[in-house]
Amino acid sequence: MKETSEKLTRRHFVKLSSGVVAVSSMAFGGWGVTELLVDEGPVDSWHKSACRFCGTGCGVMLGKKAGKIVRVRGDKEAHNRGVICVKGSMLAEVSQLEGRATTPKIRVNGQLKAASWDEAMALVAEKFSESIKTNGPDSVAFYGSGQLLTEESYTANKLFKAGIGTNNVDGNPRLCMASAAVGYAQTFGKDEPAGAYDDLDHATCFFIIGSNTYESHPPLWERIMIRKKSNPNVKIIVVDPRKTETAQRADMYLPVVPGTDLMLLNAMAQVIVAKGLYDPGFIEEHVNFNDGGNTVSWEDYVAFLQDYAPEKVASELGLTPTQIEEAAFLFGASKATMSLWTMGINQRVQGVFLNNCISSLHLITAQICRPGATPLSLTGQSNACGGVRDTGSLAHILPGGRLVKKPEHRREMEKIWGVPEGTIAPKPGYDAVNLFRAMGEEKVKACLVMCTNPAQSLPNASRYREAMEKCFLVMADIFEDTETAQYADVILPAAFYIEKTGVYGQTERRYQLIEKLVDPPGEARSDLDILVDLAERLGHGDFISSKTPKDVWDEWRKVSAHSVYNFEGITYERLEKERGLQWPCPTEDHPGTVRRYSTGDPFVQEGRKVQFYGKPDNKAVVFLRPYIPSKEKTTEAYPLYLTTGRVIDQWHTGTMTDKVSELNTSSGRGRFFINPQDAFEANLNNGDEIEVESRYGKMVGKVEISENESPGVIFASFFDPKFLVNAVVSDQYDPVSKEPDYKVTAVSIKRHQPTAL
Ligand SMILES: Nc1nc2c(c(=O)[nH]1)N[C@H]1C(S)=C(S)[C@@H](COP(=O)(O)OP(=O)(O)OC[C@H]3O[C@@H](n4cnc5c(=O)[nH]c(N)nc54)[C@H](O)[C@@H]3O)O[C@H]1N2
Ligand SMILES: Nc1nc2c(c(=O)[nH]1)N[C@H]1C(S)=C(S)[C@@H](COP(=O)(O)OP(=O)(O)OC[C@H]3O[C@@H](n4cnc5c(=O)[nH]c(N)nc54)[C@H](O)[C@@H]3O)O[C@H]1N2
Ligand code: SF4
Ligand SMILES: [Mo]
Repeated sequence: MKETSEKLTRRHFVKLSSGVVAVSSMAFGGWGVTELLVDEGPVDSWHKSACRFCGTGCGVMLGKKAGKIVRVRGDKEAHNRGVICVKGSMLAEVSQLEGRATTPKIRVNGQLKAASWDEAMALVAEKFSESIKTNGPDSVAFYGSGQLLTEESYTANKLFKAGIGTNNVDGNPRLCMASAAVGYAQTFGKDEPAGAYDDLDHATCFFIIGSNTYESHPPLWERIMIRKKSNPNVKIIVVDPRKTETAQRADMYLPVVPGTDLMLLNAMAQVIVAKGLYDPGFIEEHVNFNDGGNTVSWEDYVAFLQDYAPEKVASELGLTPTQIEEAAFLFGASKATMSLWTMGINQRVQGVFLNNCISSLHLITAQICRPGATPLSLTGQSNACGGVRDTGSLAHILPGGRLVKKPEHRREMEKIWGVPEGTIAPKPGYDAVNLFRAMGEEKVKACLVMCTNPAQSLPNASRYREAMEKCFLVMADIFEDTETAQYADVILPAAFYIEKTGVYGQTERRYQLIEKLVDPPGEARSDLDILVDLAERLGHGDFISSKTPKDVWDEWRKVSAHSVYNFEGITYERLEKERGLQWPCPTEDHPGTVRRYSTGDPFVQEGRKVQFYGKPDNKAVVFLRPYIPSKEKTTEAYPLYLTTGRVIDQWHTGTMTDKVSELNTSSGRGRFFINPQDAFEANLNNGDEIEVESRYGKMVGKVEISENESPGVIFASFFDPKFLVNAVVSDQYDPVSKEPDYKVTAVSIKRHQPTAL
């Protein structure tokens, strides 16, 4: 192994292969290839960490030399068993990128000018205090991120909700996980999944819907491939309007029309019921039925499903009745079915209903709470679960699965935080989209934006860019050349993740420790230090009494013990040694919990195999959820669907990945992917420019013709700031989760005629 690795360095390898090839070779070369990719000579020391990017939460080993991170390899002892993807393999380069923000800046007469921390923070505190005094606490806000450390989100949430007294705490997880969080909470009584990655090794049927696992969670895809290799009878079903890298490798590919797949889920349930593939004993013991208002009977559910019989809905779905029947049979009859989904489901106007319906399929078939049988929503960002969902750092929730609107939950948190009754406002704050709308209406006058780039990532971009101009916007970022920087009144230079300490929590309730390995550049500070400084300047210094990462974590551990999210036993000391721990984990000698709601979970009563203890009667809920067509259905004026998403080599708005030459070379620039038939009809060739128009705006971009797009659907990614696809993306959102629908926008296209000068 050593000899080969010296011949082929990681940089060479990634250069030789495109991002996709690098990962697919890893996928079939097994873990050796990742090892081969890394051995480039000695380092001073190796350190255990986790990748900062996605919710796969890969364990990595970081090699340090002369005060810098110079190497990275997958941690073989971690849950990802040494496998990492092409983005993770570039963490050393990312940690050394040029152009970091190194000093605070204040906008003076339209220009950003360098300032001291004291000047910048004094200005921020003055503007926030002034607004709170004149217009009340709801005139200020925090807009955070699933990439902040848990200690940071927890502190911001506590400061704003129980210090300042506003529930205006939201962030990019609203754009990402809100539908999953609400879906789980409605169905099981509490957020966060029952299952774990371990289930990937046991499933015999994978139902992958609205997830491009191959590109978005590559090591999990590799694990599915390994499972299939070990048992060729394992079946993979993929539901996606685009023939993605994931869909190309499926046993059964269902190319649904964008925005229609709630009908598919109901149709599968109808077949499962009609063919007797359900489990009456499990249903009797563990399931209630509900029509969205009241408990109803099994008979009501069966009657409701009749409208979704395959022959009634297949043509609108773009499928055949036989395909639906086959999918239902594979799902129901398999020994263990695991569903995986991400943004093709969550980012939808019916995102919550879709989440409900996926869980329902598992509940009626008893495909849950057994190894390999589980509905597992894959998380997007490294710390959306641990940092934001668990700590309750969204506008409608409080820590540990509590809800702002429930008086008893507010009282509990007020008691735990030691603040007078009534401190936490009874009204949920603004969710992401409405927060930016409120800026436009000058209801929110000052906002701290931390670790996210809304000017590029929000839908209907021009509307919210205009809104940001009306607000006193403070931005904490590691770079000062982001799109959001154009709208910032103050820029605070932030430390990158390995320049600070804290905990990440990924998809499967696993917490992992990130330790500070290098100093931040210039005067950059950790986001926690920035929040503590703000708290002190706003007069909440005594209340925000935990000021170091470890102190905050210890406080948060103790808070968690007052809920079924209990992880009091997960200390920094344990995390330093172990490869992450999964909660619930109530005591320091508890091993953590792989599968929730079943034997082994400390909250399940002795002798019970399954207990959905999130609900008072210990039963989960199957909801009767009707299909409501999106307002973005195509029309004569807007005859095509635009859908947006990810490519393997880039991370979101590209601030970290687009500066790495290997990654931007393999991704290319932002462009529209279009099916050959649509290209032919519009008389387009590769590289031609088109104007894409929706009800929200228009933009010009190049096209690439691709067999993988379905006729009638064009696709684009959003990493390229010069190709602002969000200028045309709809800002319709799910009425309950308030998560915007980035996946379905009706558009028209025409060849772009550049205007002569
Ligand atoms: N390489 C890379 N990986 C990432 C990220 C990244 O930026 N880059 N970001 C991370 C984050 S934060 C997230 S949220 C995840 C997202 O991970 P994914 O959800 O896997 O990624 P997307 O590409 O946004 O969307 C997934 C798929 O949904 C499909 N889709 C669109 N409309 C519909 C529909 O109506 N029905 C169905 N069934 N499918 C539809 C799209 O065609 C697309 O293939 O990825 C994480 N991992
Ligand atoms: N069209 C379209 N738009 C989408 C989506 C889609 O599918 N389609 N998906 C949505 C989803 S799921 C998501 S999650 C969002 C993501 O949207 P964003 O959160 O806006 O995108 P990122 O590029 O991840 O932004 C992270 C920012 O934090 C900075 N940063 C990195 N590390 C640190 C740190 O430690 N501290 C601080 N203070 N800053 C740091 C980075 O430089 C970057 O500017 O995009 C959403 N937008
Ligand atoms: S899969 Fe996600 S967590 Fe793992 S290395 Fe890639 S980006 Fe990092
Ligand atoms: Mo996301």
